[in-house]
Amino acid sequence: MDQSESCQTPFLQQGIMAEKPKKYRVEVCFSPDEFDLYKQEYSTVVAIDVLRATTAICTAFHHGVDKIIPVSTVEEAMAYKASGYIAAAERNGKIVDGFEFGNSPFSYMGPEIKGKTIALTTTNGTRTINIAAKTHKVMVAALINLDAMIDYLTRNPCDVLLLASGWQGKFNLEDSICAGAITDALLKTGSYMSDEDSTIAAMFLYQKASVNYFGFLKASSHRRRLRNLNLNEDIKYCLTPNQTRVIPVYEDGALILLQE
Ligand code: 3SL
Repeated sequence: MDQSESCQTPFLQQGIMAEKPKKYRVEVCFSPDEFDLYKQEYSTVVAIDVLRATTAICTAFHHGVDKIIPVSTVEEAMAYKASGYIAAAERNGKIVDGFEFGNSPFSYMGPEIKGKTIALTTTNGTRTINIAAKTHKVMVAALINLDAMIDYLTRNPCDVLLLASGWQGKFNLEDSICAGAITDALLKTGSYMSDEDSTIAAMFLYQKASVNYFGFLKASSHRRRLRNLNLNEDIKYCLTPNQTRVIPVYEDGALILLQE
């Protein structure tokens, strides 16, 4: 037996190649307007709108809401209100006239929402959820449920697209940072790989921002928009990671609490 043969593994001697375990894809899409370019390759989409829609949604589930129906237009939300639902509508950071609820997470902490179904429309977040839900399993993440989302995707690996809501089709920092945080953790598990430059960029942003999200995002456009509306407390809350373990998931037209 020559030297090269003696170095072969028993599998190779028998002609059997050891199979590499499958790696799942995790990628970041910066805007729902780019979703069509990415969507074919994934089984699952995680919709992200840190300021403030997905934070408000997670908060509502943490405080006992039963379902949230994400609707894309104010008219649809109004129709739900007319038929007796709690309805909430936000446009450009403000509560739409005729609604008691907008998009502040602090509105979704009281006993009046416990066990209820809420119809919700927001400028970007609910649009993102509805675009993805036409074709994919959709879950909802924000910084406030960051570790819960990471743990779920670690225990249940799948090809997952992290879909940032952005602002009116454009890139935004806070959703990209949250997507970068999820990617960074999933790649460290060894079960995931990524390939897209958007994903690498999101991870770089996360690595810079994670020391101090609030400070890093000082100049971000939506933080400025909300600060001008005196919503600084909302911003602080939305940028404080890991306040809940809830994961909302879209099923039959509504978000419900994921039960494992
Ligand atoms: O864009 C959205 O869906 C909202 O989260 C925007 S806001 O934070 O309520 O202004």
